[in-house]
Amino acid sequence: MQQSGPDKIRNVALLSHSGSGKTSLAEAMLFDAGAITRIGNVADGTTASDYDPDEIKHRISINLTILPATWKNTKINIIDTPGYPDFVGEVRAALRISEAAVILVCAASGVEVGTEQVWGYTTDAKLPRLIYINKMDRENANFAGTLEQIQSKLNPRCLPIQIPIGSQKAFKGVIDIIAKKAYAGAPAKEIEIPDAMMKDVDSAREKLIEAVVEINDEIMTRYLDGGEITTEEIYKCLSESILQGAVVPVLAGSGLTNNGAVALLDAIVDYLPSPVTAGPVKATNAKGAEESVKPAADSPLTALVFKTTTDPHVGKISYLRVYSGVFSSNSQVWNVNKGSVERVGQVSIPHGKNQEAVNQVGTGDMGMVVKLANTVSGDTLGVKEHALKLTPIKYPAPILSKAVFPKSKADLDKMSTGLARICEEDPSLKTQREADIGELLLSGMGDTHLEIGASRLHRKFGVEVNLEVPRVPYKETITVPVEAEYKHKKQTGGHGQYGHVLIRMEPLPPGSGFVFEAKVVGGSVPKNYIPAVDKGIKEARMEGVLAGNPAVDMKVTLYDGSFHPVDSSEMAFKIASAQAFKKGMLDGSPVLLEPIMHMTVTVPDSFTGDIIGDLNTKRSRVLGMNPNQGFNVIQAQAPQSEVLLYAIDLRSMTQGSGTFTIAFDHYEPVPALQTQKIIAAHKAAAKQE
Ligand SMILES: Nc1nc2c(ncn2[C@@H]2O[C@H](COP(=O)(O)OP(=O)(O)OP(=O)(O)O)[C@@H](O)[C@H]2O)c(=O)[nH]1
Ligand SMILES: [Mg+2]
Repeated sequence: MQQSGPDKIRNVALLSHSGSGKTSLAEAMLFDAGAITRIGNVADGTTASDYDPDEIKHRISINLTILPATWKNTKINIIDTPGYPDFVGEVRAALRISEAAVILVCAASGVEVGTEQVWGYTTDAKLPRLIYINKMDRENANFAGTLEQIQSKLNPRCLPIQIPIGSQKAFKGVIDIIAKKAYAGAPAKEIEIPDAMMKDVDSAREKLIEAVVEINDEIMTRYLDGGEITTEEIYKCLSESILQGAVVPVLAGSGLTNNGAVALLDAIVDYLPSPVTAGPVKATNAKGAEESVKPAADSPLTALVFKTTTDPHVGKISYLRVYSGVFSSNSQVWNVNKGSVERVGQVSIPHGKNQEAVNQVGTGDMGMVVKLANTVSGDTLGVKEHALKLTPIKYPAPILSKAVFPKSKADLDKMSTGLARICEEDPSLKTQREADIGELLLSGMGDTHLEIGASRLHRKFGVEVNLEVPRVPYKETITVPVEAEYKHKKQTGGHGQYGHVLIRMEPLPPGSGFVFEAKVVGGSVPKNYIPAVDKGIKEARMEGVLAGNPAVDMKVTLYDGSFHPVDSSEMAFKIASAQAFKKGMLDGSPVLLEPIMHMTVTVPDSFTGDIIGDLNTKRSRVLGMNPNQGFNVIQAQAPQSEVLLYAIDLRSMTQGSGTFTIAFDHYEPVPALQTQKIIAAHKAAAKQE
């Protein structure tokens, strides 16, 4: 493929609700542009974009994929993204490296939850965009109805620049209402505009002109005065309106039957910005000051690594977007985030799962390289002398955690390295050891996300695991101050055992942790045994007395005891201290403590009642509600045990339209009823072991 200057590149993310046809449409565009010679399909797992074994198995996109096509002497990097909400991390990465977006809406399903979400993302990112009403060939396809939903739910200034000829089985092609030309079939051929549609074409054209001239005072005044507006002027106003987000053009077609893809390729080249049009991006220099990075080939290299994958055969692959300068084969670059040199071997241009070896990747383009030593997703590669850090990709915080259990001993050995690697590949996955309960957690955006993570762990790193609902890290504490005494004394032939301690135990405020202090006077417990006392208490504390949980928020003071010059030993003092501690715990009116999470739940107004009702069944406290543009933002606190699977519950209660964030807040005593259940469950489990 010929290398293109940054003014001849379009980096365009395909976004939509899941299953609106992004991958199929990308396939049609690639075919029309001659980048592939056969149109594959999702059902057979033969598309250029969905090549990962998990994508083929589940027939959904999971990863973002770079799919270059050359059209009208311009390189279009089509960036296919997953629509399934669990993989929103990939969407975030795609948005970060694109100058524009094409949002697909299914002509039969209309505006869906995911459509509104991606609309929101592109609004926030201020990306110029086109809307493509796809699946015009499908049963129940309805262009007018879908357009109406787009205008009422997204923005009234989404206006057609094409209208379809026929729909469903009778869908034939599209009419370009500006040029007043009709096209049908695949490959598209110009046909006569059907007479019956002339009126519709004229009225849609008038509406479009009326909206786009607003961007230019002179042209608008002339238009309002009834003056002539040339087709060139319409194009000019439309382009500017799109770049400024004042108008979002709507196109139509069918990716599956490859009808309308050519017009979309045209529109991408004609209306969406190149890296040059989009202008410089922001970066931070070594002093922490902001600088702008111009998309110029003769500037020093600045590139963002936006994705990392591991291939069992070739090793680590880093994908990057060049913002300035060139990324050359067999060079040395500076990893600005790590402050270290990276040796670069052969550089390539990604084409879906394939790659094309090149001498260099130019400004504005996408590249890939294998075996970078220290680089991870989000790092900036540049030059040491003028190190600029690009804004990293904002990944969503995980909302669902599962405990990971190895299937065999061999799996156990490789598990933590494997987990670290899949988290490096997908930064919206996180792993963390829950020390108190000895579980390794994998956290992500939903059940499917975690399952796919586990499948990747197996396929790429040979580690087989089971995912289970994690245990809640309960804790225990006392509620009243107590004193406890224990004398460990045994006379068994020869050497006896003797250790004797008196301890004071006092509750501390929540969050204080555990404190041990030795305050013995007159050597009643000799100094050299105090570490053993400390150890005995700390070991006993990890077990608690109610349900095997660590005791916290208390202070234990060793204040007295006695010893025997021959029979005392570290072991004897350790045993005595542990026993004294257990006695003290039982006497100190112990309670279980449970983690309370803070949640911010955002749901459409219509779901507020159901969500609050459900939160009430989960022993939670609603702290506040803030209406915000048709949504309600609910602040609540809930015990972790009740919301371990909230990501799954919320999605099913709101058909995917609700989102939330969750974070640990504090510990609180468990109510009596739940305490009994937890203790009973603990006893039953202990019996089984
Ligand atoms: N009738 C019809 N079906 C289509 C069209 N485009 C896609 N499909 C079907 O819709 C399903 C989903 O298509 P994909 O191309 O995988 O959709 P996607 O948006 O990439 O899906 P995700 O990546 O999972 O979000 C597949 O069964 C396609 O065959 C279309 O234009 N017309
Ligand atoms: Mg897809």
